[in-house]
Amino acid sequence: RPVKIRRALLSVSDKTGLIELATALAGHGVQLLSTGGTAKAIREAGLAVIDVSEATGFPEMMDGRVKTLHPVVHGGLLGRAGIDEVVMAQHGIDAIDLLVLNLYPFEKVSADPDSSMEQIIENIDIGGPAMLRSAAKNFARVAVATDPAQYPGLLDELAAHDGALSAKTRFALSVAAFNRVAFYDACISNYLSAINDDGSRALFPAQNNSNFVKVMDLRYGENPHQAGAFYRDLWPVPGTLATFTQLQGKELSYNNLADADAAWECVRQFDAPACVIVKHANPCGVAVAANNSDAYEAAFATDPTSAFGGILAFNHTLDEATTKSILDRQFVEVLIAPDFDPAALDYCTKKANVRVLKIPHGDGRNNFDVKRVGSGLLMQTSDIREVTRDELEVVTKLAPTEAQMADLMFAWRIAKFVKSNAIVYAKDQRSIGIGAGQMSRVVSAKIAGLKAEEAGLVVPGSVMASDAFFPFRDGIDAAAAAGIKAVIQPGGSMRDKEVIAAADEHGIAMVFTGVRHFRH
Ligand code: 93A
Repeated sequence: RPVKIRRALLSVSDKTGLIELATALAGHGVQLLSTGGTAKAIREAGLAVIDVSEATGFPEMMDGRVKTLHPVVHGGLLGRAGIDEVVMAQHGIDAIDLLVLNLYPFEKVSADPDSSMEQIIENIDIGGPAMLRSAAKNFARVAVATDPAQYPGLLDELAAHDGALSAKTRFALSVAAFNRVAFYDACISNYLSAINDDGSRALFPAQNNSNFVKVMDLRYGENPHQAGAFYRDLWPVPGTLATFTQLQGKELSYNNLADADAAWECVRQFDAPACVIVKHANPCGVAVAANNSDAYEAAFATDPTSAFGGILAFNHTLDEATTKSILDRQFVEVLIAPDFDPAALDYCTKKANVRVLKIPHGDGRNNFDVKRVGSGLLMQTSDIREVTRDELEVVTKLAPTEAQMADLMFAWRIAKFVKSNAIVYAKDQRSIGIGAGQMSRVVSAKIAGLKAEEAGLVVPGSVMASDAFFPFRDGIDAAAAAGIKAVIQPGGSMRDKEVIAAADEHGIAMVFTGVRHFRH
């Protein structure tokens, strides 16, 4: 049954849309009841409003910690139609039919690095969620709004139905209110679970309540028979995939997003113009050059076969000429850049299906990675470790030349984004061959050589990066046979001596990073 709204309680932190709403409610003859700051704003707009403290006969106290926690308020929200009228009258409780409330901004304040712990704790709303629960439980009679975005719809319905709200609307609002409270409490619990009693941050919370916000349902998951959806952090980290804007193109798929993440994270490591082409979560071509166009040509040349239908990412604003050479040449699933020249975007419209994503640069990184296993969750901090040149240890008789050193660093940065076992052959800041996702390292090395050969690229003189140590000398032998002249790898194998001896035998320079980059 529709319920005619006669009395409303308004208590909002975010005062957006408040006056328009209060004015319209007053226009429907609704009596307004309100808390301190909200009442003040309504009164200043020239509307009549009753202070909650007047209704309860109790002042707001303890700096607002106690303002609405009173039977007159909760009885007014919880009283059942047709059952509780007598007891309400006995105790002077007037029914409240509509609650308009939004909570203290705990999420915002707790996410702000400048907030003190005291400020964060003060922003734990107590009376607000209590009222939301009372009103939402009593959806049989009461309506509850938790977000200014709901106001226009409410006002339309009130206007269309002579100041009444339908049962359907009240139920939907109740569900939304319980969702809001659950999410809010999860934020508080996550925050408190992730700090130590001295206020310092614990790495992993004692319990994890999801704080992800749904961005969109996807057409399907990794395969058409799987369902899929994309969520982002409540506060997306600047510079990461979740901050993307889609400028054109077909709907993004699950695999598009997974691959776009790999391509973007890889390309954003570089300062000079770079291009990364990803297929099935692995880079199949990477290059750094003087400009986008040269970077693209070199990245494409690594593996033109695999580049077909690839995900392309650039770290510099994409220009028209490069966009034209890409789109005229190959089928592209997703094109990513921090920005696009207007003419480049204009050219993209010729291939209307191509998904074009703008991801602004930022200095943030994912704070942790998760992987679902069984009915559990594996969590780890992200692999943000970057090896610097002075950390490298030359272990062979021969030291790398300057040019080889630059290529070793380049290859190492790519290897981090290639599924293990990862082998990257590179030369002159471009990939020459990439071996990915093999169960044995030596086969990955052979594949890298094979890929180079297929693409007609010359391996002799190239360098090799390996994401983890060589357990045997065979990987070095395979590289030597292909013409590799310098190697970068973590080191740390039981047989390091044998592996170093093999490099010396072949006249290969080798450096150890002391850091491993498994990626599964
Ligand atoms: O400190 S509280 O937890 N104690 C309460 O009794 C209470 N009642 C409402 N916070 C309380 N509220 C919150 O005050 C509401 O959730 C709302 O966010 C805010 C509105 O305060 P004002 O009207 O003074 O701006």
